[in-house]
Amino acid sequence: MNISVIRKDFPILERKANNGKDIVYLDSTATSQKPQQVIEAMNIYYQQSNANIHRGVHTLAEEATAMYEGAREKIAKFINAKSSREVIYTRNTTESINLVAYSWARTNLKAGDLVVLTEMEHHSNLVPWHMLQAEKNIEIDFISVTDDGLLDLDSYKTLLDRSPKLVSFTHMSNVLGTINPVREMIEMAHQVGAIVLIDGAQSAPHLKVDVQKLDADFYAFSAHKMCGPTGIGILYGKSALLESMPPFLGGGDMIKEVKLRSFRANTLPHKFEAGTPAIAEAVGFGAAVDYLSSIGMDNIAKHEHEITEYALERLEEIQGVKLFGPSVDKKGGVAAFTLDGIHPHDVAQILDQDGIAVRAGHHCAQPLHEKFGIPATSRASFYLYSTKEEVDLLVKGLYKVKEMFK
Ligand code: 7TS
Repeated sequence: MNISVIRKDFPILERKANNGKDIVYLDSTATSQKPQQVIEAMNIYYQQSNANIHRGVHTLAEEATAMYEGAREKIAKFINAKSSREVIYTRNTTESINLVAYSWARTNLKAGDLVVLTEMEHHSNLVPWHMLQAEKNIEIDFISVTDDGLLDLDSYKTLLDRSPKLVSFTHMSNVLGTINPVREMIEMAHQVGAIVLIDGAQSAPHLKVDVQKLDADFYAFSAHKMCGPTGIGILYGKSALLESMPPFLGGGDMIKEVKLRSFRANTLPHKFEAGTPAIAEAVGFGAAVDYLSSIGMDNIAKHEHEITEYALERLEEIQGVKLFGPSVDKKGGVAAFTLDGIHPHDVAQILDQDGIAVRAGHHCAQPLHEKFGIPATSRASFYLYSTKEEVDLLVKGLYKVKEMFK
């Protein structure tokens, strides 16, 4: 992997911060930057083929439909789904999880049924279940997180003894970086008859995901974290499950037939795609998976591992830095930390003066921060375009922060 060549694909990495310094983008966990190939694919769509899909027989409508459905095929292949019918376009990971909560869980769960989550979940995999609990009086319990940021599998086994109906957890934590033993955990859940939903928001961008090998029942992810545009995500689901579920939103495209007093739902995957979808974004998403595939997910993971290993080593050198999460062999490219006596927001603000973009706050994982007894962390995160030089600039910036607060 030639990083300097890869960086040239990302126009934004060439721009300067307001003070003329280079942008050091260390916030890819929030959203990734977009390569020219993705931007261009969306431009070409708008310039050459823009039309509404599935509705017209004219040239442009046929082209737009082929591009929209072609992207679905690419994404299906990217995650090794058995069929593109199992790949539902949504707005993002959050909407994908809500779709499962609203459609599958609302239909299949009753009062007292147990849903197992973990203490490291993003709010997107907590709040939909809180909402369902308010409506259906389901039970929710949590796999605990150990001090070194791993899921406690003994606590998982204890929860499985209570025969949960659904187990839903993140493949990779957006704060700790922990890569959970998903395959093993899915197998354990299936042994007690539970359905498993995986939040793949942080894994699909960084790891090779094979939904069939994992045997995931549902797998949710967002394009914008994997070089694609905002406004589009995926819910993968096994076809038998998706077939059995009622529609999520009602309207155009998701129907086969409508009478004044009734409707018949469309077949998969359209049953879950109501209204005019994000067509240009689907095209961009297709270009994004082409781009990632051309580089190779294994190469991307290897590069990120190297950068993360280096970053953790260098950050540990700084007195007063406390890192969260497991050792590098168990995590992806995320380094969340606190700096003794200095608020994470101050850290991020001072780094920003040097063009360094890190995120500060609870990163939509408030319960996890509470567990560690802190309100917030600063978080640097890495992707295929991140360099060791950028890590050095971060470290230099942190010494400057310390100096200012001395
Ligand atoms: N799940 C995880 C594990 C995430 O990291 C995120 C976004 C989501 C779900 C929600 O994704 P969305 O595309 O639906 O918004 N995580 C972050 C983050 O860490 N900082 O900003 C967004």
